[in-house]
Amino acid sequence: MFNLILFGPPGSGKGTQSEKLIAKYGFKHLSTGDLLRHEIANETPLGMEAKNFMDKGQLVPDEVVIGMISSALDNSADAKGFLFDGFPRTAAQAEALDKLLELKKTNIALMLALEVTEEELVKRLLKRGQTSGRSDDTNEKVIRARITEYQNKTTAVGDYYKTFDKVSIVKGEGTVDGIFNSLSEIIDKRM
Ligand code: B4P
Repeated sequence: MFNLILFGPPGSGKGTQSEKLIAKYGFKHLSTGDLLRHEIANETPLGMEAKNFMDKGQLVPDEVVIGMISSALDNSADAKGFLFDGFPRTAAQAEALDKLLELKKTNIALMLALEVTEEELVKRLLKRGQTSGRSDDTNEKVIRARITEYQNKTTAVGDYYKTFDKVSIVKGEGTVDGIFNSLSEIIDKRM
């Protein structure tokens, strides 16, 4: 099993690049953002709880997200590898993920970290907000709150995997295909 994390601030292109990577390598895609939006669309109690946080640009509580990932892993026992997109986002989520993978006698092989400047992130998310219908993309204050959450709670996750020498940093600005080629080269070397 080859498991990787696609890491980066909101709007850095994790969702965009994940689609291309799963098409090329056949990973099972696990996006906590997508899973949460699915719960919201179905108006489940979990979705209603998550929406309160997401609309303010805050992270959803760890136990909610970890429970969701745990079920998703159990439902895909035959996957040849997982691509984690937008997860883990806190140190507690990273530790929980390591434990869940250990139970499956596997681990994280690689973290690909996309780097994008704050102004570019804001520009991209406001642009997506014009068409996506995502309530967290339409208000600049909420977008900046998401970036602050990232700086305060999520950058530590990158530091955690750096201690195991698992992180490769990739410039997330440029064409989508150019960035995809850089990501693919790193994966091919590590696989
Ligand atoms: P997510 O759904 O994970 O998404 P994201 O951070 O908004 O963006 P992503 O990086 O995937 O951007 P994308 O490719 O779409 O999170 C949403 C919310 O869910 C969080 O704020 C949080 O509340 C909650 N949540 C999710 N996971 C959680 C967790 N583990 N713990 C707690 N809470 C959690 O790209 C953005 C835009 O840029 C797109 O419009 C795209 O077209 C454009 N773009 C991409 N690449 C480009 C390029 N190279 N050049 C120009 N534009 C580009």
